[in-house]
Amino acid sequence: MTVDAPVAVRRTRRPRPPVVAFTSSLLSGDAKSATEIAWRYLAATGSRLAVISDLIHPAQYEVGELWYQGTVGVAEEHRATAIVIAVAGRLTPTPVARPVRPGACCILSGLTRERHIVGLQVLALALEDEGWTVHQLAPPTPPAELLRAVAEWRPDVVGISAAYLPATREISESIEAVRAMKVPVLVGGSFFNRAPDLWRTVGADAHGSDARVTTVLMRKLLG
Ligand code: B12
Repeated sequence: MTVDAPVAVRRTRRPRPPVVAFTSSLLSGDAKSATEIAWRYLAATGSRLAVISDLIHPAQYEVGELWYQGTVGVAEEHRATAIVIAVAGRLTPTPVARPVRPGACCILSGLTRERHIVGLQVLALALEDEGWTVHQLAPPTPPAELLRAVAEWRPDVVGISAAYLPATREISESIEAVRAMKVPVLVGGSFFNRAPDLWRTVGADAHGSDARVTTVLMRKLLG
């Protein structure tokens, strides 16, 4: 089965103030100011998960919408992404008070045609703060390699990310194969956020719309 690229989501409200300032720093290439805003938010919330879900995620979506509308160019978008990757990598860990059980382990992956990596990277940070051991397979990962890793590493959960999904067959076949090994599969990424029922169509156990929702779902799947 194939799915056409969905049309851009119409923005119904303006992002909240820290997101506006953060987005504007990203778009003007001001890494110093973007870092300061992120660190201030980290200090205020005491949570790397909050910075990821409330700041980084909405800012990158805003950048994506502006690019889609032709308001910003590819160079600005690439520069913004590079800054986001650097900022996220410098956030100090904020382990949660009640981590998941010792040894809880997951694999996060993007499949063959996927090139978007930021969502997986920040999600991995959030899950590490929850106590998960995260094996991140940076996209593009061939499905056969994902399946080999699942068979060898025996994770408690597998997460598959898709922002750009020209066809769903590869993802649904991979999900079926992982679930046949009795490992639950969560899906996420901006493509799934744009097509809210797609996770059921591809046979996943659940869809994590952002890092915060995902941490809750992962705990449920761990049982
Ligand atoms: C940066 C970017 C790029 C960069 C990626 C750089 C990199 N190293 O990652 C580059 C330039 C490579 C790129 C390329 C393309 N891109 Co692009 N890109 C983006 C952009 C602006 C931001 C992505 C991002 O960083 N998001 C921020 C993170 C934090 O959000 P996230 O990925 O959704 O992750 C969060 C959640 O979804 C969730 N999550 C993520 N993964 C997972 C996994 C699991 C298991 C779970 C549970 C949860 C979960 O948790 C995360 C944290 O909260 C988006 C806009 C957008 N709306 O996402 C477009 C966007 C995704 N790209 C788009 C397009 C069209 C493309 C290209 C086709 C453009 C082109 N013509 O070449 C190519 C496709 C490349 C490919 N084969 O994958 C479209 C996709 C449209 C669609 N099909 O629906 C978007 C939506 C832009 C738009 N508005 O149209 N892109």
